Amino acid sequence: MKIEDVQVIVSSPTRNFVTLKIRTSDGVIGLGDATLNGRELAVASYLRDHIGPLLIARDPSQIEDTWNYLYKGAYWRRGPVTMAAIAAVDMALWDIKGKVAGLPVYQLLGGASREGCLAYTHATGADMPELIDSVHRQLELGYRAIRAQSGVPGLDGVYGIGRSDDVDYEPAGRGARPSEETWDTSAYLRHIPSVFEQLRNQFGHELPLLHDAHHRLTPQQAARLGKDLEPYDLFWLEDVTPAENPSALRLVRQHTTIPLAIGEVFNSIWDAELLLREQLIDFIRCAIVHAGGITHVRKIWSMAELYQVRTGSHGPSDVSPIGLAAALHMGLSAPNFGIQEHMRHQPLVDEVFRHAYRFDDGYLHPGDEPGLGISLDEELATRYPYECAYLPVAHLPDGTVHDW
Ligand code: GCO
Ligand code: MG
Repeated sequence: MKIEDVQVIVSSPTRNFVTLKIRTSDGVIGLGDATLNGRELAVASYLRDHIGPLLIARDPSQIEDTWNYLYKGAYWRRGPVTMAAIAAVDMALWDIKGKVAGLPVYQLLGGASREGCLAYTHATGADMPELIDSVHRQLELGYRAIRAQSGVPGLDGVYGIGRSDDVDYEPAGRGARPSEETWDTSAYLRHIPSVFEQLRNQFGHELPLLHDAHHRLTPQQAARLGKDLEPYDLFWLEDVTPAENPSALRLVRQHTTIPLAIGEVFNSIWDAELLLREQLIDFIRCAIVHAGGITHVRKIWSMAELYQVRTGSHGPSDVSPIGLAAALHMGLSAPNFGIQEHMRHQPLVDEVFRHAYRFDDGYLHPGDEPGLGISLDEELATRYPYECAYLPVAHLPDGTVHDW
């Protein structure tokens, strides 16, 4: 069997997705997610112009070899564009392997280690009453773990806070330029502990609560936030400092016992290596789509397992159902699975990407269809062409561009 055709489909059923479709000489189709929020077309071109032609006539069963061919062969390694493109190829090849074997991918990865993957979803509110309502709604939907994000007094809008409904906070809008948000770290640090105090008073101490700081703090500020949140027993505090400086977490770790999670912008095991080896984090959050696919993330997770670090895959709505399915097959089988982020897709997205995975009573299961369990309605997808959309840019009140 050989790879006969490689197609890149860029579509925007409510938001942009880049999808790779590989067809073999036996007519088996493999799908991969290559979506890089706000930089979608760069990955599409990498796949179309540089990777697609190299895949023709290769043996689709040689997943590891193809991964190395694309990674080492290019000379220019790593980076989100390269690694999302390689990830898409990798997912599609695992999908094909599962279909050929007649097995769901989790069976190829060693079989189920649990009955389902515990999921957390987002609750957001501009103020406390809104946030409390939002938590209630998510609990009614069946979630057993909640990431809580809140508006900050004095700031107009904060990234991650829903406008009309709490699944759809981002992108802030489509357009040729990103929107701008004003950020004030002192106001945030003063406010957030009281948010979790009120959530604990309202929902008790057993509900796992998570919070995302979106890389906006210095190590000193992160240490202070961690200490201030300790009484509220968070499941994790996410992305406290900018992700490209792993040693920043040494200082944070020295000062707080709050569990730390990081990794949604990582694209290689080398981004995680020091954090794992020095046990500076408790959860590794790489997205399968942004970190080289199943083949590479499996290595990151195996290294994490050695250091008692559990997984917490990135799963917002900009990860397509294909990327989420890949995370669920890995999550169901990995010994050190921790939790899976689940930000539901809009119904139209679920129509374009029909999926075998299901959410039931707080847990996600990848389903038992052969491969990843996703089929693409290409005709429907092409009715929604790409639209330019960016993540917002954060700046301080004086206009200085800020980390996020
Ligand atoms: C999360 C994330 C997302 C990202 C988004 C960027 O934890 O879900 O931080 O909201 O910001 O995926 O594209
Ligand atoms: Mg995050």
